[in-house]
Amino acid sequence: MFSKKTIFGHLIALGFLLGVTSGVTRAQMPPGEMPLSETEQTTQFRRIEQPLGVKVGVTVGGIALIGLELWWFIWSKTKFQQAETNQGIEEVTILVDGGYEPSRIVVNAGQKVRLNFMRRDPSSCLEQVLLPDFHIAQQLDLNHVTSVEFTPEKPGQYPFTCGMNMFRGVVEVQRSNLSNMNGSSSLKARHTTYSSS
Ligand SMILES: [Cu+2]
Repeated sequence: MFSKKTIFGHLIALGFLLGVTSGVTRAQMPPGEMPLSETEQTTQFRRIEQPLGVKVGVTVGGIALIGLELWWFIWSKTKFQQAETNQGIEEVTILVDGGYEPSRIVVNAGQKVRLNFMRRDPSSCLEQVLLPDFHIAQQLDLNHVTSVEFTPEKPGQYPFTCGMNMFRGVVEVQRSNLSNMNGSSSLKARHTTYSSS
């Protein structure tokens, strides 16, 4: 119980909501500290009845949002997938539905990468995917697979985002154990769109 309060305290320390702070303070007041005399209790009750209900609501809502946010960050960081090499191309299918899944793609440097974006999310937020490091801005058709190809030459972290930079993923390029540096002259990107149905 006490550790939960401590965790909430830490969350609030993030400075997320000022309103949450006062709400938590009141919500955490132990019942034993409430005045026992009936008259006092009535006055006390009358004074805080309305704000308490509202603040508890706000608090619960705020904490739920913070929890969701933390969960989302942790969850999105642990979802990763090593690309499978298929005829010299490292290929991964990414589901676009309320974000990218997987959102972390591991590939080898110097090999052609093909990302197959399967867009299930109708929101316009996810209609475009950007890979700024490879000069790619690709429109994604709903319920279609849109492939994006590029060849990362150097190890590193290359983000991909939606058009508004709200949803993110990353292509993690590892140093290749194969010395496959043929045709390393450019970061050419080619876009192909085809229907999955
Ligand atoms: Cu967006």
